[in-house]
Amino acid sequence: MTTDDVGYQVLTADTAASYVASRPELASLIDTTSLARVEEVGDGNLNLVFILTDTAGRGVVLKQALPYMRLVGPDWPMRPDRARLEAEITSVHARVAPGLVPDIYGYDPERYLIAMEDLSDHRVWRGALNEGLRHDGVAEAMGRYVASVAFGTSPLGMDPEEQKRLAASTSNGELCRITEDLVFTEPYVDAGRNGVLPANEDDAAALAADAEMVAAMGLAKWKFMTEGEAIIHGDLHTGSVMVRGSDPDGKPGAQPSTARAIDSEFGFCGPVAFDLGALWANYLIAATRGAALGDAVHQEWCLDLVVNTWTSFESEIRERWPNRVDPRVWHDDLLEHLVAHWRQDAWLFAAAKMARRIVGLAKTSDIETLDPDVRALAARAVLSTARSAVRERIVDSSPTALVELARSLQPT
Ligand code: SR1
Ligand code: MG
Repeated sequence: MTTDDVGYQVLTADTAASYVASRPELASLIDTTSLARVEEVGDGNLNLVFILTDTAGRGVVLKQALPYMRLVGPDWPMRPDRARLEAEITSVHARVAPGLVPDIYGYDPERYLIAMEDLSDHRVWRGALNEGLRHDGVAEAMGRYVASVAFGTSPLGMDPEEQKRLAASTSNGELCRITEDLVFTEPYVDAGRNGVLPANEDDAAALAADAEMVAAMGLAKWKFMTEGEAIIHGDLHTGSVMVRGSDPDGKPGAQPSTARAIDSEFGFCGPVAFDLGALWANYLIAATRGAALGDAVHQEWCLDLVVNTWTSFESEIRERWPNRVDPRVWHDDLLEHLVAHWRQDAWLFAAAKMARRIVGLAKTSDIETLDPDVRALAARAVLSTARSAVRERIVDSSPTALVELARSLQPT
């Protein structure tokens, strides 16, 4: 793919440095005449990502949107303007949740390109989890992040007119539609993009035939499409979290880790519980991998993340509550209502996210890199957890109940 094909300059590892040197707002960030590394490292589904570091150790990341889905190719066109949304949402999140997202250095609307903080001293959390590594404190940091965004970008914490302007400027129908289709519909109505191991075909068929599950996913989709509460991240799986431990191995005994939420291009004014559910689903998938590998200690550590994120989310919301915009009518009973509503809906969204990662397009390396015999058992366990969760959330929506449910269905 060349610049001519798409109508704007598409960077390569050969042109990234001269691009930085040509941009006054970026040129002072690194010494482009003395570079140690220029590499395209994008491993996500959508974009190009370049890391440039100089010999003094300073770095910058360039993230460029392609006019199509990288995972699929030009057959799935997409508007590259999504990069503007990511730059804007990340900047807003940086204001309300400082230290929990990368710094944005600039946005180039002609090339659909974001320049941002180099996080090469961090790694993608999913990869660390897959290796059985522990980064204590990350789940709590993500709970604080979701709560800070929930409060700080909703009418709870913003002037109502300003909040509506922000909701409008971050409106993102194209990417929302991907989630609406891939997460809520296609696992149940195959559009030709689903796929499972032969050993899981009956499990996928049973999922699609589960009327209660399908009805719950219909409700979840409706909520996703209509509950505009805050400018959420929109794709907060463990591959969207970068982690760094002061012990590089992240082994027990390490100092508290640091964490950043990246890749908020799917963000929009949506339901707060969607981000919580995404985290929970991916923690449970990581726990299932641990169980499939016979690593009960790691399995239990991953299961605990569900409670850790929730506890931190809830306490951050409660801490911010006294600062709500309209305490005249938003009394403490509303706080209790919101907390209960977010907790129960997080179950629903977690179920949706678990099922889509097993049956639909864009699976997770946690499960996909297992040997096929244990992979089938792990996939079945994740689907069983999703199907049970939509039922159990009505009975007991505490996060500990979700952990107990998931533990009871782990592969053995
Ligand atoms: C084809 S895009 C697939 C997925 O990648 C992103 O990470 C989102 O989760 C999206 O659903
Ligand atoms: Mg992503």
